[in-house]
Amino acid sequence: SNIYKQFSYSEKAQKALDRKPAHFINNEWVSPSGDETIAVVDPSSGQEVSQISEATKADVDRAVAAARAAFDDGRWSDLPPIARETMMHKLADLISQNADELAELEAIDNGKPKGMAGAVDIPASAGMMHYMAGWATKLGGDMIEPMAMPRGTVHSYVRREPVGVAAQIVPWNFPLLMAVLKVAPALAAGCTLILKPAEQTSLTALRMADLVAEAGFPPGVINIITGYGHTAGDALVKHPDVDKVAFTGSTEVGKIINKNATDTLKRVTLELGGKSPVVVMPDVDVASAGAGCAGAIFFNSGQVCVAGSRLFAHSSIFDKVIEGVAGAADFWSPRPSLDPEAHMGPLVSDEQFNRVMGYIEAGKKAGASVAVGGDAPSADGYYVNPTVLVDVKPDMSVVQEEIFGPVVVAQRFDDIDEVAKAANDTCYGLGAGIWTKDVTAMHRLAAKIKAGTVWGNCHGVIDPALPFGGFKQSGLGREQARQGVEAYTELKSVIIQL
Ligand code: TXE
Repeated sequence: SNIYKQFSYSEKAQKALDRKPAHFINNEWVSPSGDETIAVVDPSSGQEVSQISEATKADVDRAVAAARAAFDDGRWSDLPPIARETMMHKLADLISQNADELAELEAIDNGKPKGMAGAVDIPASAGMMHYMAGWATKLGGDMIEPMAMPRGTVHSYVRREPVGVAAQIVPWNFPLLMAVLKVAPALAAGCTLILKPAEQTSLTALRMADLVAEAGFPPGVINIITGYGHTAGDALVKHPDVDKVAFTGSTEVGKIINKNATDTLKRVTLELGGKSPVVVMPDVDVASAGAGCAGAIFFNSGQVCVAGSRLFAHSSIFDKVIEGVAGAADFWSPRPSLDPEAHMGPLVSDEQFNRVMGYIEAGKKAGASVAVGGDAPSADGYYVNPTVLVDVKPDMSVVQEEIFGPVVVAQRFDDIDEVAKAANDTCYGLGAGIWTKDVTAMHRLAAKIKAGTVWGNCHGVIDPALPFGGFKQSGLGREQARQGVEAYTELKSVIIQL
């Protein structure tokens, strides 16, 4: 039987697909200023299933004006913090109540298995919103005694205020989760915002817009527009009425955004690409480490900023670890996103399919050997088989560049200093995994590897309470945790002569 068969959509999902292209501004669905649309493609079949609007500069201006007015009149930031917190919890609850539909939409739009979206993306989105809701009532300033004034002659303190209007540009790999990761801290801080989901995957953000209205947010606090990056995204980044830009996406675009935001000196946070190392020390239980390394790269088809895409296994166990990863490849073999048996789906788009296959070919040409996979099943969707490349050299493009697909390059090492150096030999520094029972090796490596997050005997565990972001060219600033909310604030010192 053909495992790449087409699965039918639920009525609810079909209703979301049949929605007329529109932007969500001031809590209303507004008609786009132009007629241009962007096709929504189901990556499991390669078929167009819906259309979204391609926002123009006029649409961007309209959304920014709504967010600006909503911020300036204080309809959100002046509410009692508990009112903001409560509304955010309500939105989180609505996300949970609509989890099944949201998971299906994510599967149709992004290609990730519905089961994965239901187990990871949607609950993590609700969890992020709940976590950040709590900060609305807990952010505060400081009372500080000045150093140069006699005590009791001045009253000075530091206020923490919302930065204003935030433009939030997110990618397609975890569409709803990335949207909530941006929206939630902005709301907690008292900001208003314009969210632009990725042009490939806007369905769940649009569905969330319905829930925003249902939760009762004041109009203009959360505005959602769909469109391309180089047009709508660019207009947001350059807009004089936007105070802050938060972006997750490629390092290449992150650099462009950082430059473009400079003219108006916007506050910028960037969460960019990675080439995260996974180090396997000789003492591990090879079976579970092998399965862990496979999960680190094949989860979400490797379309994860912290994907463990460079595997370093100790020489004494290298072959066994590769065997373990190869053994897990069956579990991860790609299937349609609505297949209940699927653990890994297709890639998000034709473009990403070609990019990933191009890297595999480049690797082979440069002399890498394929230990597992290295090809794509013949099917209409954008499926790539789990792939392990060995015999790689440090300067190969498959070792240096972010592939963003189910492709891991495996290398040997003999001692800790050598592997720490190799692990740091890229322009990125987002995540790193270490597998060992040796606590000394664990902590030594955790200190030596330049990465925003280090995992021991696990990979990719993300928790809203812990700061997340990149060293080097993996980003700027931190999201999540207290620091993630504070990134949406300004400090103001107040000095009053008594
Ligand atoms: O990303 P882009 P793409 C990496 C990954 C992938 C590669 C290309 O390696 O293979 O990027 O993916 C918006 N001004 N990551 O091209 O272009 C765009 O509309 C303002 C890693 O899809 O960075 C979308 O909303 N905005 C990453 C968002 O940026 C612009 C996740 C991301 O798209 C813009 C995604 C511009 N000039 C891709 N150009 C991660 N860190 O997780 C584009 N955009």
